[in-house]
Amino acid sequence: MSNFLPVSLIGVPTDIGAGHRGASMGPEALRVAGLTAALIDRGLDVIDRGNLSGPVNPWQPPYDGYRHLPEVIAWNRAVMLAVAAELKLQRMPIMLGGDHCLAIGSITAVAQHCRDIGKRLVVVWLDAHADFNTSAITPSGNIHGMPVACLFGHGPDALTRLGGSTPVLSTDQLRQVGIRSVDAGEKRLVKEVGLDIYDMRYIDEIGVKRSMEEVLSGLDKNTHLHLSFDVDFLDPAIAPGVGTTVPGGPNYREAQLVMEMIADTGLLGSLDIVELNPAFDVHNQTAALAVDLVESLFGKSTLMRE
Ligand code: HAR
Ligand code: MN
Ligand code: MN
Ligand code: MN
Repeated sequence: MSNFLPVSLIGVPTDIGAGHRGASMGPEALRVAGLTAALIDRGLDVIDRGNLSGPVNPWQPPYDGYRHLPEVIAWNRAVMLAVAAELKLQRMPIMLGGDHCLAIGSITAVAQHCRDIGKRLVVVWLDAHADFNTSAITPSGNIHGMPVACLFGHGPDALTRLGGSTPVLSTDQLRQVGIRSVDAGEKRLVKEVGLDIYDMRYIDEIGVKRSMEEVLSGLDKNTHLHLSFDVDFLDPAIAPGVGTTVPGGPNYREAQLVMEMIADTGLLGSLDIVELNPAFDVHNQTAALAVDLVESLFGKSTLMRE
């Protein structure tokens, strides 16, 4: 058997925070691609909790700088409660997204859990985007472009204080990897806050291995590592099934190495898989790739080191 905690899959079929419909089909696409069997093959104890429910997508334009704010709040409450329940059972929650707004709820619950048991939370955020917009600077009003800002206390009270206290995260607790699309106002805010960003230029210059060594430095046995994996992190050539593709992302081998190095820490405690959008995918290939990468994240080595 593996050293990992038993895992609980939590489907979060929402596209409420996105600018395209379809990420709500992500959880089922991951199941169809064989996620449960792949994890069982890794020796894990897996329970699929099915899907959370929440408001339907009313598909309205933004209001006051936010699109669908009440619905985003409702979904995130459900996510926070579900994640808290799994952590209490000493299980590893894996969110099957769903758009990236769900990370507000998942990470709020994980942070609360870490405070309760005296662990240090570190979040690794794989994404093409910084997701640090606010209602004042967002070009779209789409809240999937805002979860990191919310977790840092910039956003509407209902989201920044979803779990009561704010901010949920500080700069030493977040490392963003693969970033290559940051809006103008967002860029200013990210610099002001001092986010630890390993953007694609940095990765191109020093390579995945050294970048990930830096990303994963300073962790110890008392660290709970949360991975928020936005599938648009990957290069669109291998991962077309997302609503917001950005060229110039990691290729297959680079992405595998990222996952393998995270696996090697042995500290993974919770995971979001988000932004998979089957409406943009080709024969479910992006879902299959996500499952393949999750296998590496749980210790399946492409170099047969197991
Ligand atoms: N930065 C853009 C916006 O805020 C696009 C955000 C897209 N976000 C995601 N998640 N797909 O990373 O509108
Ligand atoms: Mn994202
Ligand atoms: Mn993204
Ligand atoms: Mn650094």
